[in-house]
Amino acid sequence: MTRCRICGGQVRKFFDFGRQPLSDDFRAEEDVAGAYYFQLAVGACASCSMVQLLEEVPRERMFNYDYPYHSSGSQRMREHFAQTARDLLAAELTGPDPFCVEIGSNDGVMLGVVKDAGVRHLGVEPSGGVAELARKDGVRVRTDFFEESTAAQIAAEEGRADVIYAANTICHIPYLDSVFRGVDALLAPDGVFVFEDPYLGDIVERHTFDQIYDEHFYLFTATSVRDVARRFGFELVGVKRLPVHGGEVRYTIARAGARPPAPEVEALISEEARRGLHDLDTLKGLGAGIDRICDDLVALLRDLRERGARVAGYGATAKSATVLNYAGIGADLLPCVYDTTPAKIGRLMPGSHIPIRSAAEFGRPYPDYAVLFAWNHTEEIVAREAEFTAQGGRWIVYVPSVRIL
Ligand code: JHZ
Ligand code: SAH
Ligand code: ZN
Repeated sequence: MTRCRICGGQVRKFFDFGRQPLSDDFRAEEDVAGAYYFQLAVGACASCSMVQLLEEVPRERMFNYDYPYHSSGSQRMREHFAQTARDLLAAELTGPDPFCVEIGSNDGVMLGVVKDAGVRHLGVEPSGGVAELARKDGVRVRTDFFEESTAAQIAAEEGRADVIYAANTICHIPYLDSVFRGVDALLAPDGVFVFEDPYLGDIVERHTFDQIYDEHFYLFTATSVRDVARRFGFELVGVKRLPVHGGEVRYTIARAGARPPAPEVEALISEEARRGLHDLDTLKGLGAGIDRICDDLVALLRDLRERGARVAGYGATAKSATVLNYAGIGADLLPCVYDTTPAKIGRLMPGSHIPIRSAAEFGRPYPDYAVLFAWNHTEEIVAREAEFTAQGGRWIVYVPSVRIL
């Protein structure tokens, strides 16, 4: 039996992807033998409703100097984080000497804008390579995992934070108890802890099951976030649905009693109850969708191969590891994947060992079909690669179902 990472209750499994590699472990051919595998299975706590993975991957295996994901790799995300920074500056960072801490600041895409506004800031980022990129842009970063001890040190050295912000990071941290105790140590009495992560409600609705992989330890809902916040003396006071990464929610958390909760909080929690979002039957329904999508995708790729069509992948995403490895798609069905990230080009996709080529070579020559693994950046990529479709190329997407665009 697996115990809940939050409350110690029983976690009931609703889907098992089997042995899976680490989603951001892009290796050179000579290094694939040393790859780490773990059991990727997901369940819901019977007591506190938190949806979580059943096995935890040691954090240093995922987040280290070589972590390859660069947040600035998408124009849309650069705009999203610039807007986020402007919103925080206008609403929360208005005092005489405000202080903004970001957990998982990556290459500094958000904090760069805070820095440009002349506001005191600090990123906490364990992955040394991306932290260096941020520093090159003048962003202050501490190369560390955020947890209780780190937070206490920051509070002692720099004082309390008015805003603690995190995007696509809090759901990556199994030791959420330590994070909340850290926020308690670091946050000013009337400060806010704001974080955004993929929303379970969108994953279930749009069958975006490839959001489930090693790094995404928790799949949050307003209900589960409200409950975990309460355990540590905090209150969920705001929720905002965001369109990025296929659907996320931005949660705003304050010390209990410090701010009145917005009406949207109760509305979203009620909606989740109406949808039965934490019920095992609802969650098992997602499993049926996963199997259908994977079967359809494999059938389509086999059909295209038989017809002699040339097919490639686009976007060496972390998400794609789940699709490729669960569906059993290898280089025989999909000979290569194109991507713009320097640290991924020339490496192999984790587990499937499909080679990654530079997106600059996509048109030399264009394939007939391209599977869009970065489906969350569809608009941006389809526009950038307009020449592909102009020459007769077709995009394939697989969420919410397998389709040729
Ligand atoms: P993208 C990562 O997930 C991992 P991934 C992490 N766990 C998470 O939660 C999110 O990020 C935030 C490439 N690309 O954003 C760049 C092009 O080639 O969907 C990236 O490799 N051309 C932290 O990896 C990938 O696609 C383009 O025009 O699933 C996109 O990765 C664009 C826009 C992107 O996140
Ligand atoms: N905020 C960025 C980066 C997301 S990638 C964005 O939304 O695009 C997730 C980041 O969290 C990685 O850079 C990883 O190194 C970092 N991370 C993982 N565990 C962490 C922890 N305990 N404390 C701080 N950062 C962490
Ligand atoms: Zn629990």
